[in-house]
Amino acid sequence: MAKHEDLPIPVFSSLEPVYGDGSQLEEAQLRFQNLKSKFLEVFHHPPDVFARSPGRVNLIGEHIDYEGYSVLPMAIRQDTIVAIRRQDKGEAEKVLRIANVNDKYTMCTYPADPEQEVNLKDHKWGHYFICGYKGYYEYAKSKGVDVGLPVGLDVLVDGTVPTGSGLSSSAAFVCSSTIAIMAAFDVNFPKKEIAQLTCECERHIGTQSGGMDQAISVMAKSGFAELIDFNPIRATDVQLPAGGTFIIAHSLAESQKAVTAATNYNNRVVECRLAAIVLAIKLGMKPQEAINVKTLSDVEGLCVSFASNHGSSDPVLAVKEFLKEETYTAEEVEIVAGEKLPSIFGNSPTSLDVLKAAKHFKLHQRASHVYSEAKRVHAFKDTVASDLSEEDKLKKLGGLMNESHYSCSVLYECSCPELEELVKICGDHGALGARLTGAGWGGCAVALVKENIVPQFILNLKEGFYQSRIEKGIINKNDLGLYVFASKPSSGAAIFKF
Ligand code: NG1
Ligand code: MG
Repeated sequence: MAKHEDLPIPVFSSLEPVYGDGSQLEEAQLRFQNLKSKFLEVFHHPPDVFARSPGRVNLIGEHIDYEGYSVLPMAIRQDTIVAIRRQDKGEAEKVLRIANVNDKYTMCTYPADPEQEVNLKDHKWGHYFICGYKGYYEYAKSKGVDVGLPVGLDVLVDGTVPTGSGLSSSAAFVCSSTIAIMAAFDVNFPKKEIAQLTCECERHIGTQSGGMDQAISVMAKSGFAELIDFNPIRATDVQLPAGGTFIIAHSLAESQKAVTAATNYNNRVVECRLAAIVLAIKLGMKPQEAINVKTLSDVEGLCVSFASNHGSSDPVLAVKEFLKEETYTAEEVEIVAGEKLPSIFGNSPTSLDVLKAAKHFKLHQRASHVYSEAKRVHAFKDTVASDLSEEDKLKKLGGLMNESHYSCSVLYECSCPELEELVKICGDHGALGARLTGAGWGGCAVALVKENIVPQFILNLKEGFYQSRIEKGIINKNDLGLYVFASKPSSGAAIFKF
């Protein structure tokens, strides 16, 4: 039997296989009807085809995908649907017209040119579609697909994944865009290749992301979380223990990752690379070779030599021994590496932006987080598969989530006051574990809660966290369900042809 990740994106002629047959189906029917009628209204033609891809919540394994380590997310029901139509050859302009059902997002127009650069200095919501557009052409060319001359595309987007919330609205948008474009051109590829190509093409937006979000959005299966491995991308089903529910709660601090990349997300990617280089040299690699090391996972193998003197090949111990806790200046790293930093990162403009913005680098803390978090992901997966009672499993998983949060907060410094408050309230009200999820610096927390206390738990969060925000007018009482909800593992990307 073909492996799940080797299969192409499923094509459906009805909504049930994705949206089931309950209230979610009714909601989806409305969304598709609305998409069709709005499409006609805006573009005066019906769409050819639809694609959808979900957001995700990461259960454990934060900020380690770009370091080559496995992560453990699950897809959520909130998704992005893209309706698309190829303009007729005779139509005058060859443009990409990207509209949204939400009036907040005004129509973006781009040339139908796959070589165009994404303008990072002028961030627009439609840029995410262009990521997928460029990605499709880059990939199709590499596969020898005859892409022909570029044609214009009409596109209408409907997204329900809250933006800037750490639930990966960006990947839901990039993946659904890429898959819609493929479907409009009548091609389909294996899921693992689409996961890889969407991961690479989302980087056109200027963040040096790992591949977690796209991988889970493309490869998710209803009812399962997935252990995602990289190089190559693979997904292994993880059946979560019964009796536990994951609650997603928004801190109401929005994280604008594409805008703050140089000081937040990309900064951490650069710090990890510097930590990897310094550690590799301390573990015996020649500096000329070490400056080509890309990730902390590349260095782990060197710890085996360290084991002969120290009795352990644990990279966390190697970090303790070889990376100082005080911050490093650029000059200090340059002395160890024997090379100027701008020359090490010369081919990456977004890394050069980081170097310009950073005063110093925290190598010990970032590497400690990455290596310990990588271990927690495996401990999580092993706990799920163990023969512990369901009750003990849940307790242990919650403990790992708490440790993960502490590490994100203290060592990786990707939390924020609102997330700290929310995670604490979750713990105080009986969560077995709670942590920030996604990139952090705002966005959501995820809490593991016993099923039988879910309604009371949500009520407590409303009182303890949201009520004061409602009173201050930050959110509307009626919208509360958008900010705090229980989530079950949902299915991955799909194409709809009716
Ligand atoms: P979010 O929270 O969706 O922006 C980001 C990265 C992931 C991963 C997490 C941190 C993108 C598209 N996604 O997710 O690859 O590194 O942060 O674990 O940049
Ligand atoms: Mg994102």
